[in-house]
Amino acid sequence: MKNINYKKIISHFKVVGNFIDAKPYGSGHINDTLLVRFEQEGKNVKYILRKINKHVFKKPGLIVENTVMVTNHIKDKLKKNKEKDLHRKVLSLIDTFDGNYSYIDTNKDYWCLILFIDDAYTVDFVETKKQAYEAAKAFGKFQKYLSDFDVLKSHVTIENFHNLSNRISNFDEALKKNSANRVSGIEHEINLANKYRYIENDFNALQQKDIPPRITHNDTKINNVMLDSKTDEGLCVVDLDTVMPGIILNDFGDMVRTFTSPAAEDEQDTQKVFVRMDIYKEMVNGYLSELNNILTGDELNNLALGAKIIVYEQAIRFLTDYIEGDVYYKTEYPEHNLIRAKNQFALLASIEKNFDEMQNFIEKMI
Ligand code: GN1
Ligand code: MG
Repeated sequence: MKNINYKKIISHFKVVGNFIDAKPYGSGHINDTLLVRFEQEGKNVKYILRKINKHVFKKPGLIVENTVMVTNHIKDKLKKNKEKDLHRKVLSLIDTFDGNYSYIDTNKDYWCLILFIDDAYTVDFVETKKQAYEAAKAFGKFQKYLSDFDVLKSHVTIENFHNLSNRISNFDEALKKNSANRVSGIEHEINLANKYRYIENDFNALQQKDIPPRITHNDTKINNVMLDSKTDEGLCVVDLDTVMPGIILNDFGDMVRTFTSPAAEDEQDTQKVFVRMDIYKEMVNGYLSELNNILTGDELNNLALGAKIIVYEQAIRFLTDYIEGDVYYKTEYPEHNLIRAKNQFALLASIEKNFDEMQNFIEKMI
């Protein structure tokens, strides 16, 4: 991210005032995110500047179109509900002087500028029951507002994103190629990947069920929801790059993955990685407080399975990237992806252990 003239990039967007600075922001693994400060009539105003990773998102323009459609749809719902402070409850993209919602630079990189939400915070792991309930409710609301959005209108920004079979074959291929010479020494993790392969059968069996395609978020990590600094209320769902057709189980699954563990996804001490059932229950309550009447019986009955699928998928995605030499996720040290994979396998073991209780609790709540 060095030697980029951010001031010049931002000059294409309709922002008034004086540019102060742009600094890296957040903990995303794919796109570059910056916090930009402007001075407007003696006040500091903040924006989020995002460069979309064009190697991961082959057609960045589709993300921009999806984001505009989805945020407008949500804004209409908020207005109908006579909600206040709309700009804190849905992302607002800033337009450019030539009437677009992104600026494309000379490298064909896409940049978006988003209004920053003040007096709000995010966490990398849930600290309190209230955070679990409120953050889950925010994701539930997001899904509820989009439940009447025409699925066919939204673009697929990454093909096969949550296709477990595809992720497994990528893993098998990476193993065979061993391109970064990292396969020896990770026998234990390879065994784990094989041990849990049965989850693919559960994934395939879903095709026979009433699980309708919806517009889903597909990256419902706990740090993708902004909470109100004063009240901890779930304010706004962010990181809309992977909003596209999907199934609700994946969103629920990624919430379990990132809400229930008391440690971040790259915690090295796997003793610290497990499902906190009290947090899980708060999360389910918050989520279903918005969605109980919207989801089908098959969706509700398979939410817990979504957690197994997504955590297994994430474990093999990290492991695959480790084997391939860290070509996909940003890493801070050579073993980073391996540590993440070990962490996710530990979480998966805990999900297996608690699965009946997880499932029963949802059945009780329906
Ligand atoms: C990536 O970039 P970020 O942190 O929002 C990834 C997700 C993974 C996540 C793991 C487009 O999300 O699918 O679950 O890392 N996004 C993409 O933390 O691959
Ligand atoms: Mg993301």
